[in-house]
Parts: sequence; C-alpha cells; structure tokens
Amino acid sequence: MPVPFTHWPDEAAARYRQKGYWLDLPLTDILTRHADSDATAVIDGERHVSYRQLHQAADNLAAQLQRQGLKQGETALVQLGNVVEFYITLFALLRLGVAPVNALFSHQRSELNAYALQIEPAVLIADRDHPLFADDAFLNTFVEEHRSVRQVLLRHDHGDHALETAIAQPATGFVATPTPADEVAFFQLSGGSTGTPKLIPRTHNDYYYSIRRSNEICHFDAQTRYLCALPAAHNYPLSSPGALGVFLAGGCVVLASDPSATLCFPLIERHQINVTALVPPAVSLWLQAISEGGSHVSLRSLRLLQVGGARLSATLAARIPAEIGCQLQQVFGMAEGLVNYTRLDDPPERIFNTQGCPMSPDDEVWVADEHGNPLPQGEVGRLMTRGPYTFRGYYRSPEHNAQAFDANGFYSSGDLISIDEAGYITVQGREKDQINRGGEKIAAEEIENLLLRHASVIHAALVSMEDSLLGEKSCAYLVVTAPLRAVAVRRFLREQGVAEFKLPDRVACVDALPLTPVGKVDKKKLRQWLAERPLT
Ligand code: AMP
Ligand code: DBH
Repeated sequence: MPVPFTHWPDEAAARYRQKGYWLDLPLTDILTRHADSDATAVIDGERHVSYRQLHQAADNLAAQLQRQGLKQGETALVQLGNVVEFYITLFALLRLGVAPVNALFSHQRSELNAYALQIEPAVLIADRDHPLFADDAFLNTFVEEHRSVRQVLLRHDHGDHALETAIAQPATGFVATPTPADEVAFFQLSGGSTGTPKLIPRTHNDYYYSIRRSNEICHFDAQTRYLCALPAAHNYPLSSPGALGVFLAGGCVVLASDPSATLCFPLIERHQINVTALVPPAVSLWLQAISEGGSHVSLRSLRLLQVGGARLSATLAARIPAEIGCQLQQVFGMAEGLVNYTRLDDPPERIFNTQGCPMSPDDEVWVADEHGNPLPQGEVGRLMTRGPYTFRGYYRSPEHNAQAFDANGFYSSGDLISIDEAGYITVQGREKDQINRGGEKIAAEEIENLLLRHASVIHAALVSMEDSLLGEKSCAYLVVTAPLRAVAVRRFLREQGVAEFKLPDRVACVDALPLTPVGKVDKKKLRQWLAERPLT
C-alpha cells in the first residue's frame, strides 16, 4: 500500500511530464548514476566517503533492513545530525521504498512523538550521541507507545542496535524496491503554525525536479565543494540545491555540525569550499568574526554564499561581497515547495533588495488580499502558489488543508509579499502565527498548548519580538494564578520535551490578554506592547 497523499490533478501531472519536469525516475538515481565513481562525495571529519562507498553503504543498509522485513510503502522516523550516516540512511530508505520523516537533531521527545503518531513508523533510526538516546529510558517508552516500530537502529550504539553494523553487512542479492516516482518518497517538515507539527509528502518526481532546476540556476557542477553547516535534514541545505544538488552534479559535500565561524572558516580553507548556505544570523556572526580580524584563515575559495530561511536586511546583504569577498544569492524557499532565487547574473541592487524569483517557469505565484482576490502588481498581500514541485496537501490534515489551499489548489504560505514588474519577490511580513527565530520556525500554537499544561497558567500567547541578531525572538505572555518566573517556564517546557529553540526568550505575566472584537487574542496589540515597553 503506497503512503496516501494529495495527488496533483491529472491535467497538471501530464503537463509537468510533457514539459520534462517530471522524469519518472526515483530520487536514488542521484546516487546510482555515480555508483562507479571514486570521487569524494562526503567529508565528515576525518572520513572521506567516495560515491562508490556511499552507494554501497546505502545498499548494505537497505539490504539489511529488507532482510529484517521492512517493505515498500512503510515509513521510518529518522533523527541524525550532520553526519554521513544521514545520507546513507536517506538513500537506503529511498532504495527500499520506505518513506522517512527526517527529524531535526534539535528535536526532542515532543516532536518525535508527534511525528511518530502521524506516520506510525516501522523503524526508528537515531543516534546515541543525542541526549534522548544516551540511555534506553526514552527508547523503551517510545517503542512501548508506538507499537508500529519493529526495528531500531542507533548510531554509535555498542550493542545489537548498531547502525554501523547494519551498514557494514554486504548487500548480497539486494534488489531495490523504490516507490513509483509519482508516489511519496519522504516527508519534509513544515515550520508550521498549528498545534501539531505538519508533515509534507514529497514525491520523487517533484523533489528531483526542484533539485535539477536548482542546480541549473546555482551552477552546481562536479567542481562544487559545498559546506553543509545548517541542519542536513532541512529542505534548504538538502535541496536548494543543497547536498542532493551536489551529489547529482558529482561534487563534494563537507559536513559541519553548526554554522559558527570558528568551525566553518578552517573547513572552508582546508577543503577549498566554494559554496555554502547560511541563515542571516550566521552571516552576522561571520562578518563579526572577519571584522575582528582574529582569524588568519583564508576564505578566498568561497565564491557563492546563499542566504535564506529568514529575512536578510539590505544592509547586511551589501556587506557580504564587500567583506567576505564572495557573491551573494538570496534564497526564499519553503519545505512545502516553492523556492525563489536571485540569479547569479542579477545586478547587485536586485540581489541586495529582493528575495529572488521563482525557479520554475511553471511556478504560478500571485498576491491575494484578505478575501482571496488578486491584488494589482506591486501591492503587498498573501503569497499564493502552485506548481510542479509545490505540494497539494499536508499529510492527513483535511481541516488544515481546507484553510491552507484555495479551491484551485493554490497554497497560501502565510507570507506577505510584493512582486515587482520583473517578477522578483520581496518578503514584507507574515500572516501565519509563527515566529521565525533566525530561520528556525516556531508555531505559536504548539508552544501555547504546552504552556497551558502548567497548573498555574490560565491563558498563554506566544509572540515575536525584534532581535538585532536573530531578527526575531519569542515572548510568552501569560495569565497566571500564581507568579511564574521565566526560568521556571523554560524548565517546565523542557520537561515537556520540546526543542530548545522553541523555549520563550522572554516571559511576561499580565492580568489579561488583549482581545480582538471577535474575542481572539490580539497578537498585533501584544507585539505593539512589546515594541512600546520592551521587557528587560
Ligand atoms: P518552512 O515552512 O519551515 O519550510 O519555512 C518556510 C518559511 O520561511 C517561508 O514561508 C518564509 O516565511 C520563511 N523564509 C524562508 N526563506 C526566507 C527569506 N529568504 N526571507 C524571508 N523569509 C523566508
Ligand atoms: O526556510 C525554508 O524552509 C527554506 C529556505 C530556503 C527552504 O525550505 C528552502 C530554501 O528550500
């Protein structure tokens, strides 16, 4: 049984095939086409892994999982950081036709449980280096609560569960069983705006096209040496063009566990990195490190710096070529599909001031007013889009889909944008109830629900506040029955098992939350309060 998802209408699918966007090839073609190459595909610390070895390792793992009874149409929950095993596992599961959710390494109990509840995974693949899996306490509860899980593999495990052992078993007689190219290959994670994190089904056809087209625009080729310093599972460093773009082109991916200058600068010099992808706060920290002059490392090999995930100010943008000495590319994308790039030959003003234009000629993007009607060119309104690699529905979320899509299948991303006469987009704001903390998205409702579990909390509202480094941080406004300090609130949330970046940066206890005329919490007013009376 294939994983259920919202298909594109037949007419659209036929058009995308006819135009050569959908090739009916599995995503694993990205790797199998290089199966005989001894060029280095991944550098992870001191480990250099060739394409041949990567391909072999993925098949070994796939064969081992197949022998243990894993089948096409099943799902997997994976949590691996920026390590070569992440790509080995991804390709292994794709070869088997098992669709993974790749949780971020920063995710904790709450997120993993929410994903597992939705996909009912047959296998869990995680890492002993993650605090959750350092001992068996969480693992035991997890397999107890999620009865679908038949198999557990752990990186850096010394016992029966070792992922490395499974990867080392030769894949004799293995026959790959990928899902059909127009079925779900894996799930992407949405930044979300609802109580439960939403999953985005991505097919081989749509994802492969987005990667191929990204490579054309970003000029990735066999000489590309890409530093992956953002979370490897995230859509941006995975597919825009990201590591999968590099593999398709036959280049080399170098892994870094975080985007700090201390870690990344020496890697850039040592491995002659020529392209990388950052979020705006990391750019600020890189510029600071350069201006402090403490680093004697040369970044001369770096030719292209992609910046996306959150709004980049024009001031910061202009400092990139001037102070880092490389070209800037703005990337405005979403795990749901649509990705916009400034083009490499765009004039500097366009690169500094816009978030680029859609990558595909068949991306349909327009701007809607609050009633869903099209606005004249240049005006600010809601981004509406559909196209050859933009999904048609969140996994098993009919109520939410009814709101997120219009009757013609256009997805409303919750971003407020304007489009100029050349078709370039500027992100002007956001309508969705989400905080973008330096590229890490927080769904307000998810945290509010957790806050309401606290015995002293009667009402809770999470809103964004301006921050000079991260762009936005989060502030929790609480109505309480007994005084609550910020440390206690954060401790409570940590105990609920939620990712650290989602903990409120500030907490304010108030007598009542402001309401709109219809009685909803007035978040605009709350943000106004914050701007007028910044909390210390
Ligand atoms: P996600 O749903 O987690 O994939 O996050 C996608 C969202 O990130 C978009 O809808 C935007 O709100 C935000 N985003 C991504 N790239 C940019 C960018 N370059 N500028 C402003 N916002 C961005
Ligand atoms: O923020 C994002 O989700 C994002 C940013 C840039 C993305 O998914 C992408 C490029 O593909």
